Amino acid sequence: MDADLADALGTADGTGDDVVLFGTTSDDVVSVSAEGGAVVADGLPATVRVSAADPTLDRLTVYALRGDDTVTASAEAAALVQLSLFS
Ligand SMILES: [Ca+2]
Repeated sequence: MDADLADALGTADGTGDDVVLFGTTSDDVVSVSAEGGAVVADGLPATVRVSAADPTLDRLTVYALRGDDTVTASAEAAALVQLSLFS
């Protein structure tokens, strides 16, 4: 799944966008990393790629829900988007 936060010109759109992801009620191992300027969340039911995020305005929130969950993010990902991780 792709979430492109750019405007029609392909640049960050200057408004705050929220991307909210949910894990499962079982044990999730979610890793958020940076790939080619996009933020990629692996380990959820679908891999999610967030592109053109504005590091100061846009937020990626991960709720791992119930279970023995591990949610991690790289510093590179944290530099691309505001992260809120709940495991
Ligand atoms: Ca879970």
